[in-house]
Amino acid sequence: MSNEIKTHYRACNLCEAICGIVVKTQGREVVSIRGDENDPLSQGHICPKAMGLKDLFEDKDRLRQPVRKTENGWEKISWEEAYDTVAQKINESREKYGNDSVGVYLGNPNAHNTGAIVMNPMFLRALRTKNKFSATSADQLPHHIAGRFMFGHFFLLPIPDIDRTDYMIIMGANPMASNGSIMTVPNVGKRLRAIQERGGKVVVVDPRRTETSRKADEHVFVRPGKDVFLLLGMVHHIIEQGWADLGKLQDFTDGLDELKNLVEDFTVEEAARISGVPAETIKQLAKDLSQTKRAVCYGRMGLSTQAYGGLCIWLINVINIITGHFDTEGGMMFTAPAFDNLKTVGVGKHSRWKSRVSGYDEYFGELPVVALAEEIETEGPGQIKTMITIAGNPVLSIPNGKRLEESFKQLDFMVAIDIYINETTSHADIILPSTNGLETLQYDLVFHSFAVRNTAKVGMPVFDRLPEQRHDYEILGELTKRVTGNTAMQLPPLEMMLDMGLQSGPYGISMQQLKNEPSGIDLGALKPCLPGRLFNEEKRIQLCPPEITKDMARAKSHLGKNDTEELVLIGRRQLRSNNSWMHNSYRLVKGKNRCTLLIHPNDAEKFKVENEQIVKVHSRVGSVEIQAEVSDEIMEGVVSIPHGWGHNRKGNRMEVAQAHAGVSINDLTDEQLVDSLTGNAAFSGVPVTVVPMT
Ligand SMILES: Nc1nc2c(c(=O)[nH]1)N[C@H]1C(S)=C(S)[C@@H](COP(=O)(O)OP(=O)(O)OC[C@H]3O[C@@H](n4cnc5c(=O)[nH]c(N)nc54)[C@H](O)[C@@H]3O)O[C@H]1N2
Ligand SMILES: Nc1nc2c(c(=O)[nH]1)N[C@H]1C(S)=C(S)[C@@H](COP(=O)(O)OP(=O)(O)OC[C@H]3O[C@@H](n4cnc5c(=O)[nH]c(N)nc54)[C@H](O)[C@@H]3O)O[C@H]1N2
Ligand code: SF4
Ligand SMILES: [Mo]
Repeated sequence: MSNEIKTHYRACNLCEAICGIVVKTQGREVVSIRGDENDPLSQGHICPKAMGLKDLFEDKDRLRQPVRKTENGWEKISWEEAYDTVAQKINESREKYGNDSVGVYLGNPNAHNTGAIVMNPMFLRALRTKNKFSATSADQLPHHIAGRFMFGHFFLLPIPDIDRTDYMIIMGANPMASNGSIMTVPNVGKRLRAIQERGGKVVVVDPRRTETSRKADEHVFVRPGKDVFLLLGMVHHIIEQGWADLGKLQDFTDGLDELKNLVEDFTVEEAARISGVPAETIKQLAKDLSQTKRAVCYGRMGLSTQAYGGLCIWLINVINIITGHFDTEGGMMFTAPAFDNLKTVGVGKHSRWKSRVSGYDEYFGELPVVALAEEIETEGPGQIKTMITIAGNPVLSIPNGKRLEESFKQLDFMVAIDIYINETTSHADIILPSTNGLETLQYDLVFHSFAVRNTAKVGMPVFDRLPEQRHDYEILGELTKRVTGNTAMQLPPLEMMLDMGLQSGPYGISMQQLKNEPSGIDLGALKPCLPGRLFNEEKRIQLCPPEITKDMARAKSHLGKNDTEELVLIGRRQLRSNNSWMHNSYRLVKGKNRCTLLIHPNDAEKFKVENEQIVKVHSRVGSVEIQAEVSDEIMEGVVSIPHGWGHNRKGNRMEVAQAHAGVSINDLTDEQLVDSLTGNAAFSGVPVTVVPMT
């Protein structure tokens, strides 16, 4: 091996910010990882997780070859044997019980993995199962549903034009910790500061005084799960004051009159009573948003994962549209990605089938994760007997993870395509490990589409895969061949497919051009594109699609009612975590215990809890024991636990993570708390009780 130091340019694939990195290597050693100042999007920014890529590459616990569970523990097997066994088990299940007996769960890293994005659809088509699930319904499904019914495509999602706005409301998002979501925004701190430096203002609406709110000009506490009333109150006020102005959208937007009727009963006073946001604040937010020329209201995870997730995300779009902040500079805009994946996937079919046990609607080929455990547990035709997880850790990620974990024991067979033996994959019979991060070819097919600026960038593998390793797209391809029996099938080379997509895209860029400019190419600021970009046949924005507004009756039935919960639970993200799977990096977990229960001093007094004391938190579905952290950064009546922890489960083979185990918030979250409109999990506002341990 050579001692020469080599320099590689690519993007970090861990979160949506896709920061440009410069990786220096010597042989198979990572010497350094730093931010790429020439990356047109991230301009040198990285976060502490970037160095985690080195730890991931080196991690001794990471699997590099298939393993099979035996009575004597895990045993390495060859790829041929692994593929053959898995395909045979899948096909046996299909023959014996039908196609739907095979369940699939796709996790978040798929969205960051070029090969998986290209090959997953092919594999899933081959399985022909209705039991397909993914992290989408524990996350952003309401955004896709709003996109589908308002703009005609489930993937057409508006992005805040943060670099040109002068007023930004951030609701239910903490980009200073998450680095942004459905807003690829590396170095968000600098971009927020720039708003202030040009005389603008940032307001954060959140039940917790977050890292982002500390950068903002104003923070507003809102009761978890009650944003829908705040938003309805704002829309009501905007309309009542005569501030609604569609601007240029007037020519191609339907439904303003209907909107007026729908919000009539949602007065500012009632919105204030339910949401806990003072009426004066609601009026001020509505006024500032309406009367600032370049303004935007952004809402994310904290809004989409609540009982009114669908209405919340719809209302975020509505409020930007009716205040003239849509498809305009500094408002919500659409991207024009170099690889236009909207053209390669359909607009999003839905409601073609329902989940067998609870009757949840299918959206875009998937059923909601809240239904996964019951579909495994409940006997009868269509019961899941064989489970496939692909880059997912649902035991830690979906509501009532314990129930799912128990249900796995009932399966005939389970296979995990994953890099670790963790809380989920330890239940598998076979694990097929893929390459990861620095070992992969990367063109970000998803997050360029969600970025605050149009750019394009390709990353070539920093390290060749070892002979015993396989890429996700190879694994998915080989399984597809065997499941369909079409062993002669040629797998399309990834690079060629990317090149074709890029060349036929709006800029006609080639792979070679991107390789010649490894820091990436700048394609400019977001541009107005409506009505041309709309995907519905009428080419008109639907302000009040019936598929969404049908849920207004539920919101209406809440008017005049009082809530009875004394204490409700929300989550939180931390800069040095990445969902559930980066806790095996010592540099990211070392230091003070981060898996704590945030509780307000008044609640601590009420429930006789001392700072740093271990408390027991109970919900309908279970309980956890956790250290309390008394702090007034959390709203009274609300407690918070970060998600992605809980590595103390039996069978886990991640040494560092186990030594920093924490507990899983999803042993408390409840699969019965769902946004009934979309089927999305409602993580925010789970009723809990807290009891000090003696
Ligand atoms: N209470 C609560 N629950 C939540 C959330 C919350 O805020 N609060 N957030 C939700 C959200 S937004 C999401 S996206 C979900 C995430 O839910 P999941 O996607 O189920 O969970 P992850 O922790 O991302 O797990 C990723 C898995 O992929 C594996 N992996 C990593 N890289 C690769 C790769 O390149 N190839 C393969 N094959 N495997 C890989 C990891 O080992 C791990 O097992 O969790 C949701 N759950
Ligand atoms: N460091 C790190 N970065 C990540 C991830 C990670 O795990 N760690 N995960 C990635 C993933 S998969 C995603 S989807 C994104 C998510 O990125 P974001 O959408 O920014 O998600 P969070 O950081 O969880 O911020 C959600 C905020 O909503 C607040 N909140 C909770 N309930 C409510 C409510 O009812 N109303 C309102 N108004 N606010 C509420 C919480 O207090 C929190 O501040 O982050 C990505 N980036
Ligand atoms: S912000 Fe996200 S993409 Fe950027 S370095 Fe951190 S983890 Fe990687
Ligand atoms: Mo997510």
